[in-house]
Amino acid sequence: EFLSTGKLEFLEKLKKEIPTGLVEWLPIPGLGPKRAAMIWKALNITTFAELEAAAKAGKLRDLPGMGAKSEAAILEGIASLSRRIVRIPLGRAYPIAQALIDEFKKVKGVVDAQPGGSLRRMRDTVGDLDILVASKDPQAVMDMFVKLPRIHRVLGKGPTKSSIEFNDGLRVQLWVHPPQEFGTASIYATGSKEHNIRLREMALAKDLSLSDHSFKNIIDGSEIFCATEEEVYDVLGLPWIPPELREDRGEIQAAKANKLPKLIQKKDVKADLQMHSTWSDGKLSMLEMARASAKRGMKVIAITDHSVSLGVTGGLSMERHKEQAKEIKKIQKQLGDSILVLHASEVEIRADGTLDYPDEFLASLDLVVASLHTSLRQPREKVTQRVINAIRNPHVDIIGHPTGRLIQEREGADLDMEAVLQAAAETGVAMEINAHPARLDLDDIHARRAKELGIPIALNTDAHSEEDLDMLPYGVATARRAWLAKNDVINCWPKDKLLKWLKKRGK
Ligand code: DGT
Ligand code: CA
Ligand code: ZN
Repeated sequence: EFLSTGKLEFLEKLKKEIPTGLVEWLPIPGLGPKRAAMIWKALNITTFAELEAAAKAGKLRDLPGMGAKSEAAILEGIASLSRRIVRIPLGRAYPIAQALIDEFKKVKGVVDAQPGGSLRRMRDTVGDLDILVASKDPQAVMDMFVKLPRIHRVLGKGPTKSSIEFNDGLRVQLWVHPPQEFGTASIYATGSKEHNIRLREMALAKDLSLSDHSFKNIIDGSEIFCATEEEVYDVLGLPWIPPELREDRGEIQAAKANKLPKLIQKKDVKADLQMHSTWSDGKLSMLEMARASAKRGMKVIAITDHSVSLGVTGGLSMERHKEQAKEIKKIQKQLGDSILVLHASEVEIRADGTLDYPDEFLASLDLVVASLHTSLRQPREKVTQRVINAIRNPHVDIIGHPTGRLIQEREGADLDMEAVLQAAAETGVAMEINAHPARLDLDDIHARRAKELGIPIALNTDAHSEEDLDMLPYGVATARRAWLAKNDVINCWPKDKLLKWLKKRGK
């Protein structure tokens, strides 16, 4: 019905019957559909705010089936929902998890500790931190866990699973298993849920019931214990599947056919083609950025200071660019052949779809990144056309952080990404995965689509400081979630191949 008419009559009918605001009540613990409907009808209230006011005024306790206790539980649920940040950016979650893992490793009996859940799968945001510990003495870890500083409350404490909420609303779930079960436990806790469902289906086809503890034979009750993930996949006749792929997006079929991609690794990345220096809004000089990059294994960098119209960043005039070119020649002599510094620019795609510099000038640079920073809220058609204009400019080599999103802060532009990628496939421009954890833009889904269309991917830190250079792993993880191999990413190409590619694009 939906496909042929674009509507669902029954759904429309329900929408008329039930106020949509009520749906927002459902995440409150202890408030199911029945109770929500009862409160709505009894008090004639439909919004979250009205519910909170009613609970505070003591109007819920006298309703059928309720009491002072359930009223207090609803108030507490509302408070905890508002304390909770919706999802946590990976860049904030990961260092916290790492610090906790280091603490767990010091506890007596602990053999191993690692991230689980979406954290281990390196999603760009995570709902909570899942951490998995292998220990001969689970009690000791659990006891230490629930006594960590800055805990707001303990949500649950059991022999294998406990969870807590910190004062700032961050939630952590800890799973503890004996080392001989760590393989099944790790797969269970890593997820995704959808991936695990597929694995359990495959196990059942072999008369095995897969849990976090073991495979149990459903006929004779015998058990298979797996200390490693490899053993678990092996029982199912599969090669080990990297966590970043475990989203039930075709990885099981690929694994069965032995067609899993050989995923890109951090050590494959030898070039960083977007970074900023004191010539615009960066913190370090070009020489310092080059040395810091070389120290991290880079062989090529592009200094992409902002272009003239991005005034707040001290965008460069063409005159200033001439001086910058001279300076780059000078520092290149100092650096020798340890690292090659390209004279580049992050050129603004202006609101009217033109670029900040004339074509003749763009042609004189070693590399051109074109990006959106302003007028992101233009209508879909207009903002899409802006990006496509930049893609069609033969002097543009890379489209930087294509949507302009800032995770949990601002939505990206409303791009018709399929149209953008189709245009990129025609011109051969590279699309960036910006590695900064606030961006991760392209995201995993779009980057995977780009690969399917044969579009080269650029993987850049967009560093404005030395610390920013260390954000590369987040970009690598996004590339891995997009199924990318090192050949798909221009930053992994040998220097000669990269320079040849730039030359072909008129540089
Ligand atoms: P998140 O926290 O929303 O970013 O997503 P996840 O994937 O970390 O999910 P979470 O925290 O609810 O659960 C952690 C892991 O636990 C998940 O990756 C797989 C496992 N898990 C959770 N619920 C279920 C379930 O209903 N069935 C199965 N098989 N596994 C589950
Ligand atoms: Ca989680
Ligand atoms: Zn930018």
